[in-house]
Amino acid sequence: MRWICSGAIFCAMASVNQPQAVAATLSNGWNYAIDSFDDGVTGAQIGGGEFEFYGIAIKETSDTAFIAINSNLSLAGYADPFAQRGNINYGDLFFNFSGQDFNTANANGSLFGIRFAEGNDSGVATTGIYSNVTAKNVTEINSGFSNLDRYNTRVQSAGGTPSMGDLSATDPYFEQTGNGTVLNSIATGTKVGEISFLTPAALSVLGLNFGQFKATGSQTIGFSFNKSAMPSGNYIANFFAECANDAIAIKSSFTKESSEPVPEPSTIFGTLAGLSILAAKRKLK
Ligand SMILES: [Ca+2]
Ligand SMILES: [Ca+2]
Ligand SMILES: [Ca+2]
Repeated sequence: MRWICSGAIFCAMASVNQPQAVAATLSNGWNYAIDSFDDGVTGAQIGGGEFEFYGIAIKETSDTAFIAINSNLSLAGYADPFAQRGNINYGDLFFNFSGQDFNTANANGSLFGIRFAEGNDSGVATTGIYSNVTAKNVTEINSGFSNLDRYNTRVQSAGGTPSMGDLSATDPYFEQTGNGTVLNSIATGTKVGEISFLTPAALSVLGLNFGQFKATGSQTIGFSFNKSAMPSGNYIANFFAECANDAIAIKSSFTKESSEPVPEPSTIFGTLAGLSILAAKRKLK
């Protein structure tokens, strides 16, 4: 809420609308989820290879959301003649505001998704923000892992420490076993907004600093979008490589967009007064 508590009514309304506290690593307004630095799988190399993801960070202003990813995987993807479209790219970035695990939210069509990699195997035609999203598996057409348990086992067997950013590697938020159960790409969705890419220099001006966490991936990818495309409140956001050779999830929240009308105290008093007059008139009838 934007206005200051000045009476019992306002304080009560403010507390109702307050988002629940989320454990967060905040710096300069950016919320960071830092991943394991040695859980990227690139062929025989575990840790530090082409598929190492280091972190994701999200910042918001009153009307705009900013996303930044630090990683060794370029936006062009990793060339692989056996992979769909000739490269293994980023999957899509999912947002789940439902409080449910990923598969339940997916079954309910309540996920949001962002396609930011133009060359990936997303089921939607263009980059941008999508609502009513369903997710699909693309690991099996990108030389990837059939499930998370196999990925975790592979990393651990080579001495790496698998992690999912703000979630543990084995968090039940994601299905761990089965065949083709890593849902890392948008299957269907309704486009509700565009994204605008940001250069590393522009991200620095916005206060982004992955280096403070020793996250030193060769690529820093960033984009922004208008918050009106998404709900407010707590969410879990996540993305995988198309082969599930690394992945990160972040827990954060969006506050309500400021362009939404905020009631003025005088209006509330007026409405309350109006309602009580109406109620009084009803009683008289
Ligand atoms: Ca990693
Ligand atoms: Ca691909
Ligand atoms: Ca990871």
